[in-house]
Amino acid sequence: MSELIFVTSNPHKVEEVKKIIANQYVLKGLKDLNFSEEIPETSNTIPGNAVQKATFIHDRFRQNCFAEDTGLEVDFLNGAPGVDTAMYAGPQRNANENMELLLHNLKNSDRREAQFRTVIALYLENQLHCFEGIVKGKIAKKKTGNGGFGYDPIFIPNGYNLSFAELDSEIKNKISHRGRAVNKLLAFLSNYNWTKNN
Ligand code: ITT
Repeated sequence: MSELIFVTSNPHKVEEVKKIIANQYVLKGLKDLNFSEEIPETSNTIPGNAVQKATFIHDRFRQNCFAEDTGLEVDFLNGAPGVDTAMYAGPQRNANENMELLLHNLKNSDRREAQFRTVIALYLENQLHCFEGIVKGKIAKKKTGNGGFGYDPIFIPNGYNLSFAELDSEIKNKISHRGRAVNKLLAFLSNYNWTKNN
């Protein structure tokens, strides 16, 4: 198999995953399927939403595909925003408003441990497989950096003093939640015993 369909409407995710998979697969998106509808994300868990997105497209197109769902889990907030990460400050999904609300809710606490969690759900030859990637770190007291996307300006991964938005994208992709989950997906695919000639 040389093609993979990535079920996402987030161009930043596509850009990162393309860099991580390098030349191993051709990454196709929803546009390549001429699909522009909104996919429901109504599960109350991160794996549940990843499975829901992959299942939706698999049911519709009967093609191998994968989707991912990502959440930021903050200890002081008992794991919030978690599954609500994208719409933490409201349905407008505004990254700045999400970060401001998170900083506000942390109330300057010194307990700032957090983790990003990505779950990839892959449909391959009608079977579902899931892969998880986690990066641990802390929430900064203020935003720094212009790279990355989403909550990157306030997330400092363990072992670094810079936010994901300040770190080189190669470093982010190597240690990130998404990088780890995608590398598990790639390892699985490279060991997969194909039954069809795709
Ligand atoms: P799809 O569901 O179409 O893939 P989405 O942007 O809606 O795209 P999610 O439902 O997984 O994605 O929501 C993820 C939220 O987490 C969203 O607010 C992102 O900005 C944020 N996020 C995801 N990955 C991130 C990363 O690597 N760095 C910072 N924030 C991230």
